Amino acid sequence: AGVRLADDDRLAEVTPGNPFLDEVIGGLSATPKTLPAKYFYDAEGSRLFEQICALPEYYLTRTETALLREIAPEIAARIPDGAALVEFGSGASTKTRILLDAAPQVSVYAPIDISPTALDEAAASLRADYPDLIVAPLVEDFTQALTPPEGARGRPLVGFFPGSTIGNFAPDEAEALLRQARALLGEDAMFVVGADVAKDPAVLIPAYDDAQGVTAAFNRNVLVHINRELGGTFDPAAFAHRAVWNAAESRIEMHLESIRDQIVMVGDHGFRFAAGETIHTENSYKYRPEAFEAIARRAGWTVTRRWVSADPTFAVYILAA
Ligand code: AVI
Repeated sequence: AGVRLADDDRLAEVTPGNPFLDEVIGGLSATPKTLPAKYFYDAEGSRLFEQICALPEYYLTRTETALLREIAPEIAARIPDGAALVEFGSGASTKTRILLDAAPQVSVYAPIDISPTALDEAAASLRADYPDLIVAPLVEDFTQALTPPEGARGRPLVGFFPGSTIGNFAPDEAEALLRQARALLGEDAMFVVGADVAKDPAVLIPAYDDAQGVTAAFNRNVLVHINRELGGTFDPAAFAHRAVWNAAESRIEMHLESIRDQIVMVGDHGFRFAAGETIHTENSYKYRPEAFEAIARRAGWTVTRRWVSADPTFAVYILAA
């Protein structure tokens, strides 16, 4: 349980049962220490992530966008009239426009995202640019969503999960998520999923450790977020950003490495760090297409089509329920 200090707004959320506090305390009490990657994304973290997407080293966004532009007519040809496009973790809905432009038969766009601000902004901008489209957003953690947004119900459903966000889940979690998406989208649904592909670490590492230090700032921002919302005393400058390729697990790992011996408080909990000790902050799995398809099949989907871009490789899959 945490503490609540009557005069301190910053600690307003520190209550027993606050999942942010519980998960941070749990992660920092583990050996080795970990923090859940979802807590990167406060307002500043979301801004830094958008900056990452435009970095020269971060090939994922550019490559997937170019691939989607190329294959959009083929995807569109499979989308039924009057369909609802349900996007998981939609953020700014940037890539959605590629599908909407190619598939005017989509009647409803139903984005699911945890951030009300991102959803409001994306919905307003799409309504302005696609006046005939019904935009039916749902504010929810897409990993918890069990039913489609209301405006999408009763229509043929097309799921959209781009950006390799699936790679931020361990294979068993990814399988569970795909199974849950299948249940949410229902029989006859199709699901368009974008996932990064395993490749030379000489390409992968700079994508997660860029020359301008934006990814380092993104990684350290989780500490700033904890300081602000949970009354933490992290000195972000006392942690170095590390990006590591774990070949055995086929994943990029991000860590924060303590540059000295130190003690950090979070609420009324103290955590000791030895110099060189790390906090594991993120996994980004990179799948060979066959490995990804095996997971999708175990989750109950049929893989109907796969496209893999030229180097640096990125894959888009069409799954059928
Ligand atoms: C959101 N997700 C797919 C990104 C990734 O590549 O795993 C998050 C990210 N982490 C560091 N850079 C980008």
